[in-house]
Amino acid sequence: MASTSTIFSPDEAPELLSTTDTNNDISVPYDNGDTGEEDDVGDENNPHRRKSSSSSSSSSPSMHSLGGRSDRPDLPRILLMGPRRSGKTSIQRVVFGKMSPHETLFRLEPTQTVEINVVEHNPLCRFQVWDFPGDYGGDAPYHRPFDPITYDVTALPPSAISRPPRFSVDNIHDTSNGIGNGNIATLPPGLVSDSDASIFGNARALIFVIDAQDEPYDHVLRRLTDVVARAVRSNPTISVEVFINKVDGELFLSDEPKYDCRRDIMQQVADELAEAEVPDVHVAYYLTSIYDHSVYEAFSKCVQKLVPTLPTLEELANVLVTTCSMEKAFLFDVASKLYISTDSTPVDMQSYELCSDMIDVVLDVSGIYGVKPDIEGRRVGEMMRNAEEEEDDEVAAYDNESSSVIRLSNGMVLYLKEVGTMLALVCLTRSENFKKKSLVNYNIECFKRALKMLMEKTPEDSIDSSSLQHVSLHNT
Ligand SMILES: Nc1nc2c(ncn2[C@@H]2O[C@H](COP(=O)(O)OP(=O)(O)O)[C@@H](O)[C@H]2O)c(=O)[nH]1
Ligand SMILES: [Mg+2]
Repeated sequence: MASTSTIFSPDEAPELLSTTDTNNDISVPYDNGDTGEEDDVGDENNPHRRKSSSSSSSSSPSMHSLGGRSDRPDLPRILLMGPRRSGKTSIQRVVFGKMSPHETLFRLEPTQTVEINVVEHNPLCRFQVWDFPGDYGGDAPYHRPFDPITYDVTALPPSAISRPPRFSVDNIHDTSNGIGNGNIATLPPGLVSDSDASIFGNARALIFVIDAQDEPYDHVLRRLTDVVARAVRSNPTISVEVFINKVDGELFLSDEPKYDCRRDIMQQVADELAEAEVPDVHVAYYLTSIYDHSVYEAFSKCVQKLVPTLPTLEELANVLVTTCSMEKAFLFDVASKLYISTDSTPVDMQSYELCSDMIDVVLDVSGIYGVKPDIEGRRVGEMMRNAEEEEDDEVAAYDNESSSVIRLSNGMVLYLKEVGTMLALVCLTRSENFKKKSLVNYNIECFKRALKMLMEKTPEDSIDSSSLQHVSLHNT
């Protein structure tokens, strides 16, 4: 088959074994043999590395500070809704703002207005998260779709408030359906307000966060049903995700109470949606906690739904995993540690945690030893200490030569390699399948080229595997 690139199986292309792997294997600038890690953070004297560090910086992930409130109509919109103190703001600060989970206990003020957080790390991880105040659509005196008196309209982007609500309190009928204090009014079924249309109409996903430790759930689930109904009526293609958050602490020491909690919530929501005659809607449920990786895993799955090329990415990962006899391969957004895609074998939390933790190790070690000292001899990582600049540190610590191998005591190997701006491929493989590292590197290079082609396509372009014809991936 005519091809410019081929993925070889490490065991089946012995002619490549003698190839010195100078392009892909980066020299290790320090010896960390004691820990069993080889962090290929690059040659400090390598001018290319210096150049790429600064160029990465210039295209640095631009996460606007929370509350930046700048709508970006070009970015898919994810809505974070749910009752007060269910953990919406914590989730987004922990996942995208690098806040430690414990800090959320004392550093977060109640969200007063809609806060927009733009996440634009690379072509595969770009979206905006709208963090709503807990009141939205529920606890307010009138359960109106959008109440400019209750909510600070100046905080909303013009696109969200361009059309005033068509329904006044008069033409919202009070169902007195027992939610809260009994005077909560909802729209007649089937009607969509202009403001609902502007909030939900342009959104790609609705994440409704529930506090699992705040029983009983009846009130919250009725509100969830109502918000979902309005969202789906305004936008039938919106993805609906429910984060059952705070599944940690004494109440959820084992898995069983978590699964019971999820089952009860799913059942009740399904019943209520059926009762409300909501058109067919698929609701995905996730058990999350900001104190472990579950919230990253859940958010990853939501973000994956925004990636139009996901099936092709998965196929590429499948080919790589098969040809290199790997156990698992994740494509990570380095800045958020969300995984954008993986091969089609099931994800187990332990593998995900290992691979995700590896990113931290690489960034930490590379931040200290891998960044070129400035002219005064201080390391860049030591110079910049405020929150925003820490993000720059991260970008400087990760470039196109970033690579690392960690050998685990159980005979497995974790292998991380840069495959795009702030994108890492993290593979889990058996050590016996990692003997021909140069060949694995060659195959990952093919993966990287295919990925680059995919990312260069505009979202409107239809992507199918035939569009990758000239990067023919075949098993020899
Ligand atoms: N135990 C536990 N507490 C959480 C979790 N997520 C958030 N919290 C706490 O819940 C409180 C309210 O969080 P916040 O993000 O302000 O809620 P919001 O009103 O929905 O934005 C804070 O004290 C957080 O520390 C979680 O996963 N587990
Ligand atoms: Mg909040």
